[in-house]
Order: sequence, then C-alpha cells, then structure tokens
Amino acid sequence: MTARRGLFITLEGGEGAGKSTAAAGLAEIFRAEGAEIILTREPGGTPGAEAIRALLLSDVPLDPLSQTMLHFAARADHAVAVLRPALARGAVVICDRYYDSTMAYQAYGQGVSIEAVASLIRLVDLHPDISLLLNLPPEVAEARIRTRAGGSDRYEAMGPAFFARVAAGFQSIAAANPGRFAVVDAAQTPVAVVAAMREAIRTKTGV
Ligand code: T5A
Repeated sequence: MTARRGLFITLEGGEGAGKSTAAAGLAEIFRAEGAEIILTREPGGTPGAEAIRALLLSDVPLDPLSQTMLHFAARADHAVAVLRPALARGAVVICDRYYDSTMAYQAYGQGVSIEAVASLIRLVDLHPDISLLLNLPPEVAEARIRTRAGGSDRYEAMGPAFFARVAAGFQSIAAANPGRFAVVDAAQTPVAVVAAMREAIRTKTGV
C-alpha cells in the first residue's frame, strides 16, 4: 500500500447543505496557500465511478444493499485511481461526500445494517484526516434546493422522514468520531462557512 503524506478532507451533510459551494471555496484557499489541490466528489471522481453514479442517481429500481455495494464499488475505484496516488504525492484532497454518506444514507436512512457498511469501510481502508459536517436546518436546505435548476434524483425524491433519519445519522456519526469530525454551521454566508472550515482544519490537524 502507498504511504500517505497529504491531507484528506471530506465534506458531509444533507442535500443542499452547501458542500459543493464550500468545497470550491476551500480549494481556492488551499491553492492560494500553495498546496496541490485535488477537488473530487462521490459517488464519482473516475470514469468508472461516474458511470456508477449515473446508475445510482437514476430511477432504475435497486434495493438498498445493492445501492450500498455500488457506492463502495465506485469508492474502491476512486480510492485506487485518484485518492491514494494524490495523498502519496502530498496533495490536499477535498472530497465532496465519502463513506460517512453511505453510513448516513444507506444505513441510517435506508435500513442497511451498520455492521455491513462498517465492514465495507474496513475493506476500502482509506480514512479521512478530517470530516466537516455542514449542519443546516431542513427548512433552509429545502429552500436552497428549490432555487436550483433540474429534477430530483433517487435520493432527493425521498421524503422528509428519510431526510430526518439521514440528518440524525450524521449527528450520531459525528458524535461517535469527535477526533475526526468538526460540525460547521452551514447557515452562514458562503465566505463565513469556508472560513469556519479552514479554521476547523487548522485546529484538528495542525495544517
Ligand atoms: N449518496 C452519496 C448516498 O446515498 N450514499 C453515498 O455513499 C454517497 C457518496 C449525491 C447523492 O448521493 C447520495 C447523497 C446524494 O443524495 P449529489 O448531487 O452529489 O448527489 O448531492 P449533494 O451532495 O447533496 O449535492 P447538492 O448539490 O444537492 O448539495 P450541496 O453540494 O450540499 O449544495 P450546493 O453547494 O450545491 O448548494 C445548494 C444551493 O445552495 C446555495 C448554492 O448556490 C446552491 O444554489 N448555497 C448557499 N446559499 C446561501 N448560503 C450558503 N452558505 C450557501 N451555500 C450554497
């Protein structure tokens, strides 16, 4: 296995929490500091994983365990082809969603066993240095999603009870991993969200 030197940052949270916006802002800050930045996302980040993403976000019927394994198939390819090599070069990797999303959406949200997801996490065996949970009240997230163009994907089409389970799942995961997680108030302006994230990274990792 390749040795790691870089910094692996993941962004987590519900729909419309502002992860993509914040990931781009955070990448700008690290670029200005002179770091090599890899800005990537899950599901996705490689041609194979993007093909799996298209299936996962489609309305093709798939049972929750199948979805779980597809998320990890995409993740395994992403880890080998992009994440591990970038970290071995010493890059700062900013990943919009990672395995905590599978735990929150598929285990807490869709009822797949927590142990099944945990065993897949052990199999991929590549762990973030810091995970930033963007916390946003559901009504604010819904308002943001409504302003966006485009239709709903598989997960966006699920109801409020599902999103409440996912949100509670993220809170439990963050509480169980206080060394790795920082919770950021995502209701602030985009500039303030990114500044809070940069400060949390400095506090948790010293970088
Ligand atoms: N999924 C994913 C699983 O079920 N299991 C898994 O293992 C993984 C990895 C991915 C879907 O797959 C699921 C989760 C998802 O449902 P996606 O399209 O990548 O699909 O979904 P999201 O990650 O949720 O992406 P979104 O675009 O919906 O949300 P973001 O990235 O959190 O939000 P963003 O930045 O696009 O912003 C949304 C809107 O709010 C505005 C933006 O301009 C935009 O209009 N905004 C703000 N407005 C005010 N103040 C701020 N601070 C703002 N920040 C953003």
